[in-house]
Amino acid sequence: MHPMVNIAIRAARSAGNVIKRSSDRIDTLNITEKSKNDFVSEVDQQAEREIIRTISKAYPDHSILAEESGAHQGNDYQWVIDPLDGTTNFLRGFPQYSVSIAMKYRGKLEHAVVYDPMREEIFSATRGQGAQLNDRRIRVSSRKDLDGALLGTGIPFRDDQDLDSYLPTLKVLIQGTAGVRRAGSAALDLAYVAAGRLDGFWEYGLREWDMAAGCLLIQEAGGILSDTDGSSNYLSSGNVVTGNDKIHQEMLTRIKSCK
Ligand code: 2AM
Ligand code: CA
Repeated sequence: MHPMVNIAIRAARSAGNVIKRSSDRIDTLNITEKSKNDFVSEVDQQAEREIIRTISKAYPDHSILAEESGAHQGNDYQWVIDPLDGTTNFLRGFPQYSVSIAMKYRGKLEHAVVYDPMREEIFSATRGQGAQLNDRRIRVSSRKDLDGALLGTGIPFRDDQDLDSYLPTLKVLIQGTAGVRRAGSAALDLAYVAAGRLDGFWEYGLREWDMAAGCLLIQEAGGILSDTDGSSNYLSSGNVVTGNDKIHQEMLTRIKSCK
C-alpha cells in the first residue's frame, strides 16, 4: 500500500474515533446551520482537526482543502477532506455517514480513502492500482442494463437547488429499475458503486470534498463517471452520473431525455 494511503487511513480512523465517541451524546453537541438544512457540529470540526493534524505531521508542505476550514495553501500535493459526510444522518443517529479523504497531485486524483466508522469498512484506491474494500479487491457491478438495477441518488435539499429539473430524472430512473436509494452520504454512495452494491448513482450540486475520493474509487473499480451533461467536468460542476460503461450510458441517455 502506498505510504500516502496509509496516512489517509490513519487520519480517517482518528476522525472515525471522534465520530464514534460522539455518537452516543448527540443531544449535547453544539450545532450550527451553515445554510438552511445544511448543518455542522463540533464533531465535524474536531474530526477535521484530527485529519489535518495527522496529514500535516507526515506531510507539512502539502496543501489542504477541507469542508469546514477551507483551503490551506502549500505545494502541488493537495488533500481534499470531508471529515463527516452525512452530518444530517449523524445528528439523527441514522447510521449512514463516512469520512472522505482524497489526495491530488497537480490537480489529478492519486489516492482515495472513504471510511465508514459504523461498519468498520475502509474503501481505498491508488491511481492505476485498483480499489479495495478492507483487504479485498472491488469492482463495479457487471449488470448489463437498467432493468433490475439498484441506483443511488441525492435529492436536492438546499433552497438554491433546482428541484424541478431534478424530479424528472428521478422519474425516468425509477422506471424499470429495482429502485432508488437516497442514503445521505454521497462519498459512501460512490464507494458503494465502486463495490458493486449500487449499480449506478447520480446527483447534482455536490462539492469537491463529497466526491473526490469516491470518484477515484469508481475509476479504479472499472466504472465510468461523467457530468450529467456528458462532459468530464463533474468534479468542478458537482453534477455526476456513474456506473459501469453500459449503466452509465443508459443513465446518461435517460437524464438527457429530461431536458
Ligand atoms: P455533508 O454531510 O458533508 O454536508 C449528498 O446529498 C450530500 O449533501 C451529502 O454527502 C451531505 O454532505 C450533503 N448534505 C448536507 N445537508 C444535507 C441534507 N439535509 N440532506 C442530505 N444531504 C445533505
Ligand atoms: Ca459532504
